[in-house]
Amino acid sequence: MGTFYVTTPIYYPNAEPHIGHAYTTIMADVIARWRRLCGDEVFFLTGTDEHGLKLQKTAEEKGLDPKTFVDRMAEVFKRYWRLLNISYDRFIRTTDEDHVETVKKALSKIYSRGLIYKGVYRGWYCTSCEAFYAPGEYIEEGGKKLCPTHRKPLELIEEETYFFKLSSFENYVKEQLSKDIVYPRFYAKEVLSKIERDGLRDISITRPKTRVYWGVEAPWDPNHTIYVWIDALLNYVSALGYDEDHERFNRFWNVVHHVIGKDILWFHTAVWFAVLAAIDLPPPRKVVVHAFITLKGLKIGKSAGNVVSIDYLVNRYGGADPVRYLLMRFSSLDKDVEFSVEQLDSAYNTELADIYGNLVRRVGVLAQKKLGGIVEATEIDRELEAKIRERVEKTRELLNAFKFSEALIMIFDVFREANAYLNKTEPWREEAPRRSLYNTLECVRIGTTLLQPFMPNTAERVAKALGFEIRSVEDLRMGAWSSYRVVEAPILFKKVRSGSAS
Ligand code: ME8
Repeated sequence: MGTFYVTTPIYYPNAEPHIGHAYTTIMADVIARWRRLCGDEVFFLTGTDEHGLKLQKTAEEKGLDPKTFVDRMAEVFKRYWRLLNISYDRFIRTTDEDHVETVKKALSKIYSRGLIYKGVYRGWYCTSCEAFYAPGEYIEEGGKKLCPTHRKPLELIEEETYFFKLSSFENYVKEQLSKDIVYPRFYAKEVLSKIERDGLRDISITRPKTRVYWGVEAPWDPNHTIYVWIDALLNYVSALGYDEDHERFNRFWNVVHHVIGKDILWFHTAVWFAVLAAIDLPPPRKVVVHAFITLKGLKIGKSAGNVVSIDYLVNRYGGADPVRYLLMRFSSLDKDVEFSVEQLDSAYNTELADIYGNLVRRVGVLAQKKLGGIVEATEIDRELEAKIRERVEKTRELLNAFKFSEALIMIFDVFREANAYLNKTEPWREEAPRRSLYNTLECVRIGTTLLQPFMPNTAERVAKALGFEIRSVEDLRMGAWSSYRVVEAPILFKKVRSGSAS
């Protein structure tokens, strides 16, 4: 048994989470549940990034003080993660006391090492990104400088600030980027070529309190607050008890997997690797990067105003599980995916309802009708077993390689095989078709076990209805379950009528 640590980005709670946040969070949840099924001790972290100018401004616009506002919004995020059945172990908030302490401790250490110095920063800022953009990075249009992500005008900021000597970590960061940390690999190459082109410049890591008061106070200068990105990144170490419980810290830090969108790749590599090195910590084990969900080619997001809501999807498909399935079914690490209700409807109807739903219903009805619901172990069909074994092996490899869409296709191949086996053995023609039904139920159990990280409620429901348990990956072989007690033949999915998004 190993340990496993998986994180999502901590999201800005300036608005409620949308499909983009759900996408990353479900992906991390699938990883967490899969590792638990493999027997690992898992720590799964998510949370909210509550400081900084964006939150300060949003709260002010609403006439609330920032703390009251983020308290409300953190609850909204938790409510959505409950709705989507996210099995996090801790929901961290950057306003949590232990996190604030960690930020102060870590920055004091960096400061005492002479890696922070005072200066003046002049640059173009995007509040939506909470980031500066250098010439060559922003877009110039009609005499205006626009954010490359949000296409909103940038603000010129010139002020006294403290810099972190990121430049002194250039060789170190490059070395780490050439290792097997960033996945898929080509994202590391993107960061490397940016460093080759521009060098690694020192970054401004504080803001004058007069402008951004909503942040952690710099331990060496009460007139400054810590830049929100430095504050935020440290959540991943404060959640483990930085500088407190060393044994637990090391056990999990060595296996940390950050799941992120490609928009925050720079911060999670160049900046994060250097900050970690500055406090004597090794880089993360893996940074798993995914591409965007787009609508008409534009990244879905609050700033672009093209949000698809989580409620819409959950209502349309009648619960969290189909939404989890569909988002992962069309997930992609390397290429953006265009959101399409037609595509989701079609996968819901033809895969969930027709293949899986029908299989469960058919085998359930037959087991009850022909065998009174009791199906004991009997001879295994060797040909079927070989096919299933191959698919199980492939699915395990795909899940370990974070290839969720391919894994789901492979799992559904198990169900396709089971349907084909039923058609071939025609149990409805027999008096007591024990062999056919036992073999089919074994396929259903194995496929359902593999599907459990994606569709935990459905998997539990099927297990209860057909009378088996989902225990661990050890059981992913035919013959592992000895006796089924079928109590129900559920109809799992009601088909949706195709129509356009509203
Ligand atoms: O960046 N497609 O928070 P954030 C795919 N607080 N993923 C999407 C998406 C889309 N259209 N829209 C959002 C922040 N995401 C910082 C993070 S971590 C130390 C600090 C997901 O609320 C994706 O994971 O802007 C992206 O990286 C993240 O939400 C950005 O969330």
